[in-house]
Order: sequence, then structure tokens, then C-alpha cells
Amino acid sequence: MSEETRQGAPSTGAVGPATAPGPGPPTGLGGSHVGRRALLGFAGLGVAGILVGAKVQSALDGPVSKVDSALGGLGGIGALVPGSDYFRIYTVTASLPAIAPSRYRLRVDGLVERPMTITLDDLRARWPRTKLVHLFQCVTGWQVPDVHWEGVRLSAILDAARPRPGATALRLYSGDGVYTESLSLPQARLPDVLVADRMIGDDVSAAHGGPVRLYVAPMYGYKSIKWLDRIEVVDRVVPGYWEGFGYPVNAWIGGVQPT
Ligand SMILES: Nc1nc2c(c(=O)[nH]1)N[C@H]1C(S)=C(S)[C@@H](COP(=O)(O)O)O[C@H]1N2
Ligand SMILES: [Mo]
Repeated sequence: MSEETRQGAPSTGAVGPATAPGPGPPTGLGGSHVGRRALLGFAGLGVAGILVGAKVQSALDGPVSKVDSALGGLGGIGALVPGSDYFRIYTVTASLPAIAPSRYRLRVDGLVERPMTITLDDLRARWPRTKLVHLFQCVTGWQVPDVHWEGVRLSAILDAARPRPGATALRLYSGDGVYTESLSLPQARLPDVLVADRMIGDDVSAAHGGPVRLYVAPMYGYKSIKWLDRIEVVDRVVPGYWEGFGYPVNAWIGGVQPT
């Protein structure tokens, strides 16, 4: 078991209630229910699954103790942790969903003229593909610079589904059955919001939310819902998982929308 899971990310204090972990791995401190469940999940995954990303190789070779120092002594929301440029793998459930690429389906429904179901093959062959390079910033402070992403713009999918009059927002659902996220329609239509099936030069791994996750470049990592399997178009913003613990619904990195 890794230090990462045992210690977890500290709460961002002022923003979340003391008992709620920040949008990172549940803390497990004080034996919280969520923490214990996550612990079991990570136990099945093993250390190899916990540190994946820009610095994976070195992280896999050595002990994971550097995670502790990276996460120690955080300041407020979005405080930067220098030298912490590798991904942590987060989940709020007891296990990481294992979704076979051939069985993957993305449902688009709710207030749309044309509800649809998109397979992974569709996403790769029938939709305009977009690549972008952008930093990934978790609200707890760690960031990974220059992450390569590839997929289909969420705006393209929305244009095809045709939101009906009265539609103002999206509810996004994860194949883990628990995690949700929200975006207003204007946010969802930003050009750097991707339904991503590739990241860091490879197919999105199961640990990173594959086969398909969302990537919301201008916002904190908690908006980038993993194992994305449903987009519901709705008439009002319904706060997502972490937003229910007090984190901002409009999660612009640094608090302001980039222009
Ligand atoms: N389904 C799901 N999506 C999720 C999360 C999660 O726990 N479950 N954590 C979020 C947070 S807080 C961050 S920072 C990123 C982390 O992505 P990674 O696990 O690929 O590093 O995923 C986001 N999407
Ligand atoms: Mo996060």
C-alpha cells in the first residue's frame, strides 16, 4: 500500500468541510468511510497503478514516498506544489472500472433533438479529431505541464446532438457509478474541452479513466471526469461530486476564466 493512499491529499481546508477529502484521493485519516473504501480499491491496483503519468517510469522504479513530501503543507485552494509534476491516480470508489474498449459506449441524452450512443470506434473514425497540449492542474496543488491530449471536442458532439430550447447545462456521469460532473453549455462548448481517448502519447489507460475521459483544459482536474459514459443535457447546473463538498462549480484554474 502506498503512502499516497494512506495519507492522501490534504483537504483544501477553507473550501471543503474538515471531514471531506479534497478532490484528490480520499484522506483516510480518521478512518473515514470514503478513505477506507479507496484504500481497498488501491490495494487491488497495486503501486504500479497509483503513479502513472509524466514521471511514471521513475515513480514505478522507486518508493512512492516522494508523494508525501509533494503533498505536504499545502496552502489554499489551487496552491502550487513545485516539483510535483506527475499524475496521481484518483478514484472515489472501491475499484477502478475496467471497461473493454469494444464494450465502451457514450450515451448522449436529455434535452437533445438527437440522442445518441457513441462507440469508441465511432469516436476514433467518425468524428473530427482534435489534439491539444495543456497543463493539468489538480486543485490540491499538483500539476503536470504540457500534457498531450487527443479526442473529439465536446462541442462537436453537442452540435450533433442539438440541445433543445431550455437546455443550459450538462450532467456528466462516470462508469464508476458514483462520480459526476457539471458544465454549463457555454463552458462545454469551449474549444479546449475534449472527450479524450488519448493522453500522454497513448490510449487513455484504465487508471486515467479510459477508454474515454473528459478533459476540461481551463479548469481544475476534478472537472475532467474519468470513465465518462453519459452526457445528459439538462435545464440547470447540477453540482458534481466534489462540488457537493463545497468546491467551485466554475472551476477555472486560478479562479478566473482564461480569455
Ligand atoms: N470518475 C472520476 N473522475 C475523476 C476523479 C475521480 O476520483 N473519479 N478525480 C478527479 C480529480 S480531483 C483529478 S485531479 C483528476 C485526476 O486524474 P488522474 O487520476 O488521471 O490523475 O481526475 C478527476 N476525475
Ligand atoms: Mo484533483
